[in-house]
Amino acid sequence: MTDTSPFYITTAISYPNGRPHIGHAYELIATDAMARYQRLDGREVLFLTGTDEHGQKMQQTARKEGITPQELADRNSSEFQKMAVLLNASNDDFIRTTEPRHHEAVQTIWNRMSEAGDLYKDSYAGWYSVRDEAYYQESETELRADGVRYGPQGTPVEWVEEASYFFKLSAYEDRLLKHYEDNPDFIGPAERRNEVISFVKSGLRDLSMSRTTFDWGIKVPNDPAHVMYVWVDALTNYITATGYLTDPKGPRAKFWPADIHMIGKDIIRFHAVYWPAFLMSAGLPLPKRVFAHGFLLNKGEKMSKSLGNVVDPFDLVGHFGLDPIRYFFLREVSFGQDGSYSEEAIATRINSDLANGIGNLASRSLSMIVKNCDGKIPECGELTAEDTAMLAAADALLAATREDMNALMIHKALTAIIAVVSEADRYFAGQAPWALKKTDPVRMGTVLYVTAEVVRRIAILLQPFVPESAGKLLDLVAMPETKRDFAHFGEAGRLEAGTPLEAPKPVFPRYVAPEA
Ligand code: ME8
Repeated sequence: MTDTSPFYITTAISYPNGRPHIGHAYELIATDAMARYQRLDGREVLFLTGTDEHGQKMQQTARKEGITPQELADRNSSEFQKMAVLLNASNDDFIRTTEPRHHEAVQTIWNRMSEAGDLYKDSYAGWYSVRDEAYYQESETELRADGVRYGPQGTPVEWVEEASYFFKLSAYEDRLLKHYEDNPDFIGPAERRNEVISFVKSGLRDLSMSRTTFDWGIKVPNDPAHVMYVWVDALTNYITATGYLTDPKGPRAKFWPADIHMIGKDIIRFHAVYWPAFLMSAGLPLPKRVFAHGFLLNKGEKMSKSLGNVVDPFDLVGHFGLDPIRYFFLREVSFGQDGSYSEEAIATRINSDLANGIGNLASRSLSMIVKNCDGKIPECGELTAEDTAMLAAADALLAATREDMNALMIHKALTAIIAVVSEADRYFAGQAPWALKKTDPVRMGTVLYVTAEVVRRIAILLQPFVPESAGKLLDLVAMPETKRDFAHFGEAGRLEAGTPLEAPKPVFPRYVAPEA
């Protein structure tokens, strides 16, 4: 049975204190593949991304650059928006936390937490990492030989003392643990779930929810000396975009709670501890799942905006092309684990799977049809056991990839698809349609038909991952735009004999490294 219920998926919203890097691109590509998959599978999808524009990090960077935080946010948010276009992301909205719609939602959720009796005024004294925008216990920090104290993510912390509102996070320990236990899929992958559970079990302290030593943030209702801690504001973006709080009868309210928050592993605590506690306090439904992908490492080395060894996604896409890059990251990295990339690894992967794999299979089989079958899709004659097995292998891909995607095993879905490409290569070589041309042209037609039909099914399933190239493959087999969703994956979309085909143009050219 196909599921047609609404599906809401989000990326983290990025800090626009610098230009987007490849880690941001990776998260957006993976989330886009998930969103496109569900859309093609019949769900009504809301896919949200955006920028997280308040906080001390933004204010400090702006000061260094001699501009206002708003100017910094405007400049870099537009780079993130350009990156979404560059990556062919199918996001339905792009939220900026400086927008009025967001201020309204954040103040609403604050008031609800306050009405629940979970906010109180006191003063904070402790360690803070501006780079992580995170408070840490002293036991989580270490003083290194350079005389600087570092937090658990390896970023410097500073001592902060100021008047602050607090959230009674300590009161939510048992409820959070019960929620993790009752909803085993709430946090993924398993390593992250274990990490969160042991963090909560080790005891939660009340959370400082506002700052008074700077002003770049959303003001606390009725207490304008305080701006909200940037994470209170940032996490609420997910609900802002649905209108659930501010426009409950609106068209998007049905998307809350979110199906999946896709984030990186460094921000799991905010999403799997603070966020559900805020929502419980405000009496709001919790997201169904928080899934943390790993980090991308540049030839094995950590990279980040703040460290300055960033790879520009615009350069990488300019060099290899968009779909090869999308494919590489989605296939190469076990989703949920860290992944390393290098030019050599990208070249090897895209040549073997795309150029020599599906690209070659499509061009060999379809050009034979154009040359030997009057430029029309041939009749499918009687099927042999090999034909039936080949079609069945392609057919099984829909259920298999659906299961993998639901489990966020994006790389496994692609592995399964490419395995069928290899099987089709073997089938094609084994049936040798070129040899049948003189001896048994009817049988040749059947082999070509079966191969083209397998190409069509593979192309349909490749759309979430390499949308433009998969679209070109579907053009090659003359599939109308209206028959490209998963409802047309099987018999309903089957190739029709007699449909004219054009000579295939190459869809996945081989990558050849430029001369040094
Ligand atoms: O954390 N590889 O913003 P951000 C993979 N504003 N993913 C990476 C990465 C890398 N090398 N570096 C960063 C924030 N990311 C907050 C989020 S959400 C309510 C607020 C991921 O710009 C990172 O894990 O530092 C996060 O999911 C996203 O990029 C934005 O990071």
